[in-house]
Amino acid sequence: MDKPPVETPERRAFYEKIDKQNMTALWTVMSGLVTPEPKSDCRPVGWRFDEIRSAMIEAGGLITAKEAERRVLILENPGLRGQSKTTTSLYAGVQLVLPGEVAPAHRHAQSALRFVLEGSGAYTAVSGEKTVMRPGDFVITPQMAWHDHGNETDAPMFWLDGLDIPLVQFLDASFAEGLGEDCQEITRETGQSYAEFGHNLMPVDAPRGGNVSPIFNYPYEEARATLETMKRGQPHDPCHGWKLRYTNPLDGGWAMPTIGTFIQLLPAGATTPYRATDATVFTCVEGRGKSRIGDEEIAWGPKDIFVVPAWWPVVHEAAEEAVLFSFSDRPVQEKLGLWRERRGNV
Ligand code: 1HN
Repeated sequence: MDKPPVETPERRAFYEKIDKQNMTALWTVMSGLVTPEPKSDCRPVGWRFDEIRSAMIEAGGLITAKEAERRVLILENPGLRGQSKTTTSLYAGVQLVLPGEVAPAHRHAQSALRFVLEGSGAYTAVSGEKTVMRPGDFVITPQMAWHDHGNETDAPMFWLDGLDIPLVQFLDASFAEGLGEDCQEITRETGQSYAEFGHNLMPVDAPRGGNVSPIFNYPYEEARATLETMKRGQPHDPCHGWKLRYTNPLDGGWAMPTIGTFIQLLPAGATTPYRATDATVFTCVEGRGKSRIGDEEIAWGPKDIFVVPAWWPVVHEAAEEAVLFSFSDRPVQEKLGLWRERRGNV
């Protein structure tokens, strides 16, 4: 699995002959297929929110949310341009809904998350229930759930979208349909899911499983308060600071089947180097700093977004206490027995 064997004229002629029969000799490609360590075209990259924001405001003058269906600028990884990918397996974009706009109801096999960046009070409706979105809230749209968004406030709303589009594309399992209406019928009280499942209680006959959390808005206020309590109660992890994962209360597992979601509080200073097989999309919620990813350095502040590719060592250096939200394909890798991490400089 080191390097392909040398090519001789006889071998070359053979390869050309079998090529016409849709065959390839494994030994000519094996070293690129079965690599000793993860090898990816995904690159470390960062986007400043200021730049995204001004491009989105410009987009807002060019097309309505309704005409676009979703007015989103895709954050394309520079190593994966033209593929609508932010990492090899995940997509990220920033969405703008202007005052008075609606993004019409549709549903699809791809799972989506929203992480609110700017604006407060717009809603998303998911499976018959609305939730009001505030900065730092993490919102889930499960696969094949009807969803539409609306902004009845007087300020633009921006959020980060994370979807498993490349994963679903890889598996050729995409289905999608429009409802034919702007807004779906609302059948549940706003906040009902959180009331029923968000407080260490659940309806007595709720199923003890299910691959997605019945909570579809995890408010920032509570995640932030938990981080603060952790900070008082225990020393921080050298690689992560104080880090939480969002869970599904039905089974304690991941909130979403294909995307792992996390929030962490970094103390001022540098973390210990860390690498893992799940390429991760980060956004800063509070504070500022920079991350050294291999030999690259990416500076970040509130609402900026950056990518740490699979198996690249990362050191986060917070200039002041900072909060980062992040997401990756870790649940998929764990289910397949593939996920690995390495702590420290080895
Ligand atoms: C989608 O449904 C949304 O509902 C956002 O806000 C981004 C990207 C591709 C396909 C569907 C949304 C999307 C998307």
